[in-house]
Amino acid sequence: MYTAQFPLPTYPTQPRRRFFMLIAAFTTVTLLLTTLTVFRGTPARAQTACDVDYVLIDWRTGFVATVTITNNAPPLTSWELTWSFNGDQTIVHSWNVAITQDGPNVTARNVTYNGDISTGESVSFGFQASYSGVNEIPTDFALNGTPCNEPLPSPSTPSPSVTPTAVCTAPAYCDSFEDQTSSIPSGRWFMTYLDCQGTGRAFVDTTRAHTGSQSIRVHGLPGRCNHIFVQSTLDLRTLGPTVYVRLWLLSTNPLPSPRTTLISMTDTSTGGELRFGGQYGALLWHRTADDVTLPAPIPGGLSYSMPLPAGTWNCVEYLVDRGGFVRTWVNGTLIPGLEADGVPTPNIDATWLSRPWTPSLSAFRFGWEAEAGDSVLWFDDVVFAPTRIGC
Ligand SMILES: [Ca+2]
Repeated sequence: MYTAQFPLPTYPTQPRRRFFMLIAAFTTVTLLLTTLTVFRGTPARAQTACDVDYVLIDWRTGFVATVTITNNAPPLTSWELTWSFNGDQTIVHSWNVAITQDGPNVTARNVTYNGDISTGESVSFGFQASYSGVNEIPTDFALNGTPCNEPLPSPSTPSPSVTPTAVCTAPAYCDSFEDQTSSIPSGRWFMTYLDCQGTGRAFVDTTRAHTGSQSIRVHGLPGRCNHIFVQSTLDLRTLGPTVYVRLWLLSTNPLPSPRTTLISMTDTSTGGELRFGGQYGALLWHRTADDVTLPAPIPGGLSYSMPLPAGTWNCVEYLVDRGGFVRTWVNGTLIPGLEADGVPTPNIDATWLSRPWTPSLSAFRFGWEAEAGDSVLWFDDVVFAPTRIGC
């Protein structure tokens, strides 16, 4: 890769065309224009998984960036581009993208209409930012966790795809419960009953497992105080501003119609919990501090979610970041009703986004709480990580 600052008369053809398009769009900026900077993957080089073009109009205290992602890998149905700034660059406005920024670290995610990038295809988005000092070009672009503008390893070297070993290096954490030695969860897990304690129970199970020979079995009973949760000793805040969670879950019964909780996380920003479970037979998120759900618990919202398939292992994966962005996959499929992307969508995240929320998740628990209905559930292969894990 390289960065270059070209004098205006010597632009290559394509950047010049881009330049004039940008000039037309930002005529007021033109008067202050000092530098147009083009960043792109090194041409005529080894195959890359993805390339990022980063085209700037910079007026010393601010800039507009047009970012173009080219996907050279298998087709994507959703994407997340991350990078870090060198200084105090602060994004103030963006388009064709959902951006969250935590200090120098930026995460840009697709919006509803540009999540698909076929192999060899490109997607562009833009943003405006302010800064002081030096505006260096980011060098650590990564698309869905894979570095861009870098040659892929030769076939003889290991694949860069995410493996449990790679994911589980600190601060990430993985547990398949194979090292549980007692009949009840112990070590890095403990049972908790929140406000009251009834007859719900959890056990280390040696009869069913997603991988290996052990999992955690939860006996979920009706009645709020019969809830049971198994809590990790890990504080999710150690992962950083973005928390990804992946677990495998098998429920004997479909989720009952009353509100049910399968995952509970303490949200230190509100003093309440962020809960994942179901209502009216569909999966949904519940923020207890203001008692709001994602999607709205009405047919027009729940139709964008899905039931939890019963009697089979399901891969549940989600991310929550400090910008309040929530995204959820079930068995590898992004569920639109379980996504808060910063752009209010009626019946999905409009109410959820109606008040500022900067979640700071600490404790993580899985288990069962339901006002009515019951099930026996198995949980296995839990992963917490700062980047996407996959199933
Ligand atoms: Ca296991």
